[in-house]
Amino acid sequence: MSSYTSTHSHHQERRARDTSSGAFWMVATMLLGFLVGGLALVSVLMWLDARDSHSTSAATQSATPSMPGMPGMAATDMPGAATSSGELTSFAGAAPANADALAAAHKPFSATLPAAPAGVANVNLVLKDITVQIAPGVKYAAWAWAGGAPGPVIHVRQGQLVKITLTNKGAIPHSVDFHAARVAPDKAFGDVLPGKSVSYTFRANDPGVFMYHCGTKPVLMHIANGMYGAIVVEPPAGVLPKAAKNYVLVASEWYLASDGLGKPAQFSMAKAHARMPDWMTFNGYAGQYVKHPLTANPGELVRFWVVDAGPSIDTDFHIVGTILNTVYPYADMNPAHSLQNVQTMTVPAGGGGVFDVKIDKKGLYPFVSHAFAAVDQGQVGLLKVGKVAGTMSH
Ligand SMILES: [Cu+2]
Repeated sequence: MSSYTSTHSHHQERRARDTSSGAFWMVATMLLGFLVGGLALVSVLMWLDARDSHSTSAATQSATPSMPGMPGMAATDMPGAATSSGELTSFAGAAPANADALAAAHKPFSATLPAAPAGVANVNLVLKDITVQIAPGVKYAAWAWAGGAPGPVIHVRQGQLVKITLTNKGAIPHSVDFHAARVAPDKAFGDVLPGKSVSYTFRANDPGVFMYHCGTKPVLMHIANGMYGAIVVEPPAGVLPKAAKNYVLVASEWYLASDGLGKPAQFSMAKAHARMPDWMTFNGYAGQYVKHPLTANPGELVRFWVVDAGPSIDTDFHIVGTILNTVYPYADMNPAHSLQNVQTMTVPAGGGGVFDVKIDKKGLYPFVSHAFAAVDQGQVGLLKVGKVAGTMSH
């Protein structure tokens, strides 16, 4: 069904490298690193804000290093500086000088839950090798979907028949495993050769939000390269309180073999095995909902359908400044199993979680994985409640 074809687009921007005074900027970058490391989220947001408003300051310059290396990491994390003792090189935080403008120009992946189709839900998924942007100016050579990564958000009703058609336009075999399905995986989830299509059906009898992903070996690599997405199976009307807003977030990690500022980065199996991501994202792009916040009105019910695609790290979902009114743990949608008034809830890699929140006071409420390295690496967004003056949005 064409409505499931994502329009998510990625901009190819030329990298703009700062050619001046490496030593000074290295020191400034390290100083900023201590600041960010010490002050965590507030610093991250202030840092983003500072980049908005003080474009010529030293803080801005140091926040947009021309060399890779996460703020706070030692200078030995530069390319070629990995030691023979097996240390891996982090490219976290790498950004071109115009990162702020790129973040503003980025078209965010739509987090809004699309409407569920009537009748049989025909889902056409197209696998494609595609260069995606995973952070401002950071390119990644993905194995993903025609629209990038994550794949299209699918929405069906509990009990609905779902017909999956998978077309492989990639260079190697792939497959698709739907966690929402109870089917024999050796039949339904088998490899599809390049240029071929397969179809299978399942009845979505289990409500929740579920991961789908390529299950071809090595699965770690296929997932890490972008072959995942979310399907929402909504319970019948009346089971859940009606939400005014429904947002879908797919959390994931990215493991880079280079900084991606010039040539697109390739996957690093060593870093994936070490669980040492360079970037962590909601819906495939670091911090995209900081620049382009999700919105709600004061007092209305907002429902987050969250999948953690991993491949390997859990998401500890938290909204700064409020408490999750109702949690459907692990996306068990039985209201009798729900939890009330929870600060943070784990969404396991390969799992889901559904979170209802009502916020009365207008303001900017960051949503994060509160495993806080994830925030520094991009797993942060803003929920803008009401009309808020002086926001960080464009
Ligand atoms: Cu695959």
